[in-house]
Amino acid sequence: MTMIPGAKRRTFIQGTAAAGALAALGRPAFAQTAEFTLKWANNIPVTHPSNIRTREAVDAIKKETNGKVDIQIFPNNQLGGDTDMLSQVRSGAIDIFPLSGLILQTLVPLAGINGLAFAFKDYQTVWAAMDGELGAYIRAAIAKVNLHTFDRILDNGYRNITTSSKPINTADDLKGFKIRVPVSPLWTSMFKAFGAAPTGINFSEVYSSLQTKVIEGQENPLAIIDIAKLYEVQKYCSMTGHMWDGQWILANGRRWNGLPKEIQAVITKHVTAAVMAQRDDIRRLNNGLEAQLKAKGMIFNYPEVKSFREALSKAGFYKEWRGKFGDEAMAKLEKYSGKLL
Ligand code: X2X
Repeated sequence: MTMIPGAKRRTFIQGTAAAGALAALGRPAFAQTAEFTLKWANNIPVTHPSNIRTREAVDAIKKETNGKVDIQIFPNNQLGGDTDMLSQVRSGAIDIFPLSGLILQTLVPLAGINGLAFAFKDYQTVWAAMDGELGAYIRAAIAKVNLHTFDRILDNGYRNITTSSKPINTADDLKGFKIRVPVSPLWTSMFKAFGAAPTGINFSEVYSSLQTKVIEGQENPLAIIDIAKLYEVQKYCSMTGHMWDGQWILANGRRWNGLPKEIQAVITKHVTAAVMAQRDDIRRLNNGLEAQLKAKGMIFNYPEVKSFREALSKAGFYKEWRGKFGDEAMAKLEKYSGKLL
């Protein structure tokens, strides 16, 4: 260790100890205080790749802006359920908020379009659509309600049905079934078309609703089923893969537009890198999750898609939503999905 000439030894030691303590907390010590403090809130547990990668992005943004931008993360519904957080990001009480396009549908009807059942046959198609023309079309619709959307959408995943009572093998097994769906017109409509009895409930209340048996089942990607510990209150997992769902990272429009261009560029760069890493994390997790959930006691089954698709077609589900989304939007989707009947 070299002494700084002329430095008072006492001050020097104190300074070093303080820097060491900050480093131990994993926070770089910055001389500058933050000029822009932003609140980032979400509905996801801290251990989910979305939050792990968001934390990395936030640290990298702070570092690159020399401490000027301090983004605080409020995970796991700390600031309210999704419906509430959506109001908050609109009013500016929250600055950044990732949300499923299907829940955003209550405000931007078109944003639910990627959730049309069985639209995307695989991830390659999902990313071609969402990073391509379909995604751009959706983001343009979101911009009209004065929310900024980052170009790349987070992966939530293909959704599967879990229950406490029985495996779901065909659409018939869903007849009258009390299932939670997120608060979204498309989701409710889809499960009604299956013949189920869906209730719109925010994710913040899903675990307790399953535990108290207010509902018998729910549907989510395996990563959520595992990380939110839904296997503790659910027994069966039926791999329906009935839709792909992702979270658009939304920012309050006024707040975003008020940030200097160079700050926007730094934030965008690191948020985009975080999303790409998150997608990769989910892809790797997906390989092992089924085995892990089985080890935790869940029983898996692998239904044929046919009866589910037929139930939807028979109930007029695709026809109804084609009418609601309109021909132009459906053409953007079907460019990737093929014709949905
Ligand atoms: O609410 C859900 O089920 C979740 C966590 O998957 C979403 O964010 C849509």
